[in-house]
Amino acid sequence: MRIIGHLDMDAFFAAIEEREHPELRGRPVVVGADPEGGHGRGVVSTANYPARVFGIHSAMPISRAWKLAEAARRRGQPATVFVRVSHRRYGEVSEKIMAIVRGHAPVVEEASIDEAYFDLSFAGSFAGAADAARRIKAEIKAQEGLTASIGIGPNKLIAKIASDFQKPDGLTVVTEAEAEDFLEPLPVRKIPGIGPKTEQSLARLGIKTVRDLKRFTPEELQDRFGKWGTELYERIRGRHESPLVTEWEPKSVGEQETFAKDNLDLGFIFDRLWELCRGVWRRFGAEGFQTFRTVVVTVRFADFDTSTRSYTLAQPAASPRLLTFEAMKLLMPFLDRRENPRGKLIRLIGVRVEKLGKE
Ligand code: TTP
Ligand code: MG
Repeated sequence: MRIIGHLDMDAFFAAIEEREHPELRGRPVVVGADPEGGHGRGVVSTANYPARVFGIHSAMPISRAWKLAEAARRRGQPATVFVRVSHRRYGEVSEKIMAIVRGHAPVVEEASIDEAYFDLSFAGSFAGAADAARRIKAEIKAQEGLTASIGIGPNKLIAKIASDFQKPDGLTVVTEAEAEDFLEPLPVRKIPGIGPKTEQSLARLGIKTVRDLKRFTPEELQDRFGKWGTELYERIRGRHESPLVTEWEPKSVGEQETFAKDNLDLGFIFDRLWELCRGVWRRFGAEGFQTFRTVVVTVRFADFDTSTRSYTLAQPAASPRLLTFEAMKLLMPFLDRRENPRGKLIRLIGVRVEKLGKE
């Protein structure tokens, strides 16, 4: 019998900040870009649960989060604390969480910074798997002072949906026999692969829940969605065979920055590029890499027009100077007529290295 677990940390970045800054505890917390009194230009990385009550969520413009927080404060709700993102620290905590999971399950897929799938088939039963999940949660709580939600199911699909079912600090077990009934009442959006666009187009047909969607035959779904329709037909019946992917290696290391003000000031932009390269170099080293071959630069103009240019070296390189030099060469044309004939202002730049090596 196959039994898969999926762990997802609760309000991960915000929970780490609360843990490390006791004065934040119990208050609404938003982790993300500098709100600059409502004029900040980045986005929310995450919000803790009290801040989510105000409608604040990941990927929302930080300026909008600020407005929602202000509106709540004026209604007499507690003031929201805005905290900058510390990727490096979250990465370190993530590694400790993954190590705890590895201590309880032989096969683990690190799916994101705060998510992992793990094979619990060895437990022999769903009850045994639930015990293992309780031990993982308890150890994370004891060692890291953080809460996680875990879902257990007959495959990755069910496990993932189950981990989201009772957040925060949840444990949801769905056996193979229960899987179809578990899915039926859920909104279609809960099925991984159904995004906001598909959700909308289905809503126009009066399809809201998985149960509604099951009215379609495989042929009808295929006509509507192509090959994905066939896969979808299986998924909404709880069937999903994907194996755990354990050989995960980051394919790239990159950073980007949205400027406080759109500009075309060469001195400033080179200065920021230099800082980004330093940050990339630090993380690249921290993740155990020694060499890169490809440098990628991204430029987003004030009108959101975005371009990416890359250069691949003949040989693997191991020098931060070379990284900065190649990144500058890639960026240069965007600062003059070659790639920017109308002199548009720049909103964001990013630097990334790829084709990474460990020797
Ligand atoms: P999630 O697991 O999606 O969110 P979460 O852990 O904050 O909250 P939940 O309790 O609902 O699981 O993402 C994990 C972390 O990844 C999150 O803490 C911050 C980061 N993140 C971003 O930076 N941008 C994003 O758009 C999302 C979705 C997450
Ligand atoms: Mg999470």
